[in-house]
Amino acid sequence: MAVYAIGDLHGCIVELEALLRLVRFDWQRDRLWFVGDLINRGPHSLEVIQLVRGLGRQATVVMGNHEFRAILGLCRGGSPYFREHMSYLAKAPDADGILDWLLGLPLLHWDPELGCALVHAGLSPRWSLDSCVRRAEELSTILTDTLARVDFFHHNEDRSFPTLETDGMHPLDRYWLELTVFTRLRRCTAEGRFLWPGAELGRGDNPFLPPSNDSPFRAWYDVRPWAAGEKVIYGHWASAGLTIRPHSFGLDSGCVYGHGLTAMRVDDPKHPVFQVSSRAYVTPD
Ligand SMILES: [Mn+2]
Repeated sequence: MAVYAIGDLHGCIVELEALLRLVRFDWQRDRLWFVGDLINRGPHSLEVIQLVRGLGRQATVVMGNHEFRAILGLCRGGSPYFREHMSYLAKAPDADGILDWLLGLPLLHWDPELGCALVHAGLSPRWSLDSCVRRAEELSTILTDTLARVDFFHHNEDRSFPTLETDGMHPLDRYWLELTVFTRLRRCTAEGRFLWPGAELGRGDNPFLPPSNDSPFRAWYDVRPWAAGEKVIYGHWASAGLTIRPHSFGLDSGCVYGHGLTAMRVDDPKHPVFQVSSRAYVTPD
């Protein structure tokens, strides 16, 4: 039995199937981990959802920012972005089933046997792994409870947010920040405080790339105080490309932009990496 982690798919089912052929995926025995962002931007989001849901317990999926965007659109009737880019979801024959499935996706998966965590964007440098696990579980409790979810969404509708993580936040603000950290973290301050995406726009270097040496900001994985043996697989940072470090494995190689789809073997301590080429379906924003 092998366990493969797969980078951000964004509807690229042709590339996923090619990658599974490349690793000789055993449909009876092997397992797949997905870093999230299965959908949007690319051509076959519904087919990817169908394939991954069909794998049942063979697949472990964490929620990406695009899955959360889909949840917001399906629950709240849809932003202009949702109407323009995600109407395929609202029109899907099993839209209610898809929404339930999306709401059930964890923000973080921790596998004690493999000693490895899976998250879409990253782990805050200020939270221990135990704390991350607890916070992710709290968020899932809110998202899967109808009343708590309505309250949570209502509280955070059309608000502006602080650009930096602060102490003593209102619980509903804190949950929103935690969800954003798990699904959108890239950069933080040198002290590891979360920097709201886009907050540093216009302050020098390109915020989509890993910070330059003279930037006041850092990539989250360069600041996190890693515990011995701690390992995290993540995606979300396509412009950084495949980024393998001793404790962190960034697998978003930008498939939908034509830079290939990546898989990494999780259960092999050497963590071999496999890649297939991809078509450029869209250009980066
Ligand atoms: Mn993402």
